[in-house]
Amino acid sequence: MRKLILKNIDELVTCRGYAPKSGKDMMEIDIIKDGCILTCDDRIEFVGTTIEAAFKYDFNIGEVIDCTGSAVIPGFVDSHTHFIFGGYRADEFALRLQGASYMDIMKIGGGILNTVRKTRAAAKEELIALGNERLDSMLHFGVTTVEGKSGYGLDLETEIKQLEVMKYLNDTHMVDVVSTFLGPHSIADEYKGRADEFIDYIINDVMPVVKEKKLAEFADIFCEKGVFDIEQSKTYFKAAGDMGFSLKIHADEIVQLGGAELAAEMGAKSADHLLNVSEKGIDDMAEKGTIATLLPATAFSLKEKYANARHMIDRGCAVALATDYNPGSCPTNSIPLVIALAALYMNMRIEEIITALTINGAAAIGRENEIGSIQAGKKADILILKYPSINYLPYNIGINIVKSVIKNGQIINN
Ligand code: IZC
Ligand code: ZN
Repeated sequence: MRKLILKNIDELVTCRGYAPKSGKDMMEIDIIKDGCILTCDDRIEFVGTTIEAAFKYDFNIGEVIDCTGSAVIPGFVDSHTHFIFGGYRADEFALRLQGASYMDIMKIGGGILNTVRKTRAAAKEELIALGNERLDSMLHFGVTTVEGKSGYGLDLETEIKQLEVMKYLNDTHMVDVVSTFLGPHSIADEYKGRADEFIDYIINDVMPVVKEKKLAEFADIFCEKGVFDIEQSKTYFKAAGDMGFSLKIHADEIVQLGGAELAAEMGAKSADHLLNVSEKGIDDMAEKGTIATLLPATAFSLKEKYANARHMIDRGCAVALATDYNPGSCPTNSIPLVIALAALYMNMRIEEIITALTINGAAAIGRENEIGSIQAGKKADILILKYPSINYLPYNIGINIVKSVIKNGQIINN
């Protein structure tokens, strides 16, 4: 048995809990001063003060890390990304810098369909190599579990290829990967002008194969003006729910369509983006426990207004934060950027930001019993920071202050 002892932790933030935290409870992160953690193999065995631990254990049983001068928090859960893709869209980004909008580019055949062409053309090995690199980078930012979406295939072969790449990475890379099927990400070229038929194709020909091969837990849809409407989203959700998938939705990002209301009505685990969500959508999510996953780096990259996190929390929603890393609307996986934007432009308190990136992120991917907090029995996914308090997280604007990552009880030093 491999034991690890983290002692003399200035601020041990446990985020204790087995459920998403909503409203005022997002402030409850449970800080232990002079904290101590004991891990055994890939699990947490003890959490308390260093004095309590010294009474209970002989510290010679394992490797001891003196965390004097450090705050310690749970590993980050990035619960919304599109990290498996071929090619890049730097030229489109340059067009956006000259004033073109994300939707302008999509209308002329760029955007998601540009990445679809490159992902269809990419060999599996190539996507695995890129995926490895990207997971390494996430781990460096303290991300110990990531959600990844398909949706750059829009055909059976490539959707399966993307999901198989994620499964392989989950099996081989230290970072845990939770997969989401996003067949209805855009209307495939072959189905141009025939969105309903494309949804039927996804439901009848692709989704059952994903299910049979056990390649995804979640099903997601890009519900947006000019992409898929509410009716199509509902049809897709019904079929996905019947097949046993948990549901997610890209909702009310650019235009207010009522995606949040639909998510709450259909019992979706999360509704994501929500820049233009309605008041009713917010109240429905709060009432039904649909997690509001906010993606500030995307709003930043698109020069859009930020989602109204403050109002959502004040109305009782459970908010999660994620990067949305993808080659188009958000070509960054930077957790420090997300923290800075949430603190400075979304008026979230640092405690709420930590909750949103840990236990609420975990809950958004159905892992709240396994990860997202530091407590006995959960996975030993832990971050040691370079500074003694969580106040240094928003203060170090855009700077990674993760000193060491403990993943499955193994230490990785930055
Ligand atoms: O590739 O542009 N919004 N999906 C929905 C994306 C952005 C990813 C992309
Ligand atoms: Zn997305």
